[in-house]
Amino acid sequence: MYASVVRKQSIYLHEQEITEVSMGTEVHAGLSAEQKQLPAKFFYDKQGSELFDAITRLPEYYQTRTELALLERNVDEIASLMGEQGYLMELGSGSSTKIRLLLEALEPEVYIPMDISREHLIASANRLADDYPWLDVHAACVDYSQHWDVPDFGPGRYNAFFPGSSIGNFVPDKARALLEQVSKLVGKGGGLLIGVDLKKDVDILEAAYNDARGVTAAFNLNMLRHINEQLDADFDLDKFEHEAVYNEVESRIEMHLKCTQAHKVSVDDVVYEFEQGETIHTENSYKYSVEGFQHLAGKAGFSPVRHWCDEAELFSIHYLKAA
Ligand code: AVI
Repeated sequence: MYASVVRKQSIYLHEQEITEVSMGTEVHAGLSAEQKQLPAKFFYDKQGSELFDAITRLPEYYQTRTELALLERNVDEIASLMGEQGYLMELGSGSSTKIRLLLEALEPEVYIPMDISREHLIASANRLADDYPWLDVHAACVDYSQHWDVPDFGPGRYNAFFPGSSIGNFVPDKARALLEQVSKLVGKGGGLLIGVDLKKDVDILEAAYNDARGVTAAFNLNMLRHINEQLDADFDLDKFEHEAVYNEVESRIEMHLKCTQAHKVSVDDVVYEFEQGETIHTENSYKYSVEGFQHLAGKAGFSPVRHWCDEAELFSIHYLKAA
């Protein structure tokens, strides 16, 4: 299933084929649904990953800095719970200072970053391998919204790190299935350190997804450009606008691309009609209470060990053990 390529002495790249066929299939399925939708994972080409990095630095987007401050404040306790050395997987690209804190505190033998965006993954794996020459980096290009695997490194202590509340981008059933996969990967006694955004005042939430500089809008629209580039599609980005609203009933921010005028879009020779005001649902970002998240993780085979929240209770980090 994997072609393994030695990049340099301590970097290996493991690739799971993410084919255009599967992108096409998912795009057609999404655009044929009554409420048109496109999977959030298609945000993340090189440009999308860069735009997301810019989002994490926005004043309105409290999540990244709050999670980082929590990690910095509690890194010693976290390291003592996770245990030094062993194998550390990260769901996400590993370009941030968060993983550096953990790598320095845990000094794992092997670090396994996983990401769907190949270029971003390789660039950040190279940077980390340069900065930590003692570390073996096994970068895995995988779509973790589907079934995936990483190479078997044999017995040892396995921990996974899933920062940034990316778990919130999965509907609860999928989030549970993903956590179940992680619990199988880390094995009995293995751990998961995960960042989870909390329920809070709607104004704070909506501001975080409607930033004044329009970076989130550009990120949302970039999905259409990415699809145009990958498929034979002709989305006109000027005919859509960004929309992000909190859905209280579902406890989630919903991002949509709203069509500003009636028109047609062709994707691989299939024509889709858009009415003015109609939207494409591009992302959900679920918000949890601490107990709500622990309940979900419990259903996936994890038991809570410890969690940390900031004073304003904006964000939480949980350390869980696979039962
Ligand atoms: C990656 N994920 C956790 C982000 C979020 O907040 O749901 C993606 C994002 N979408 C808009 N802004 C950030």
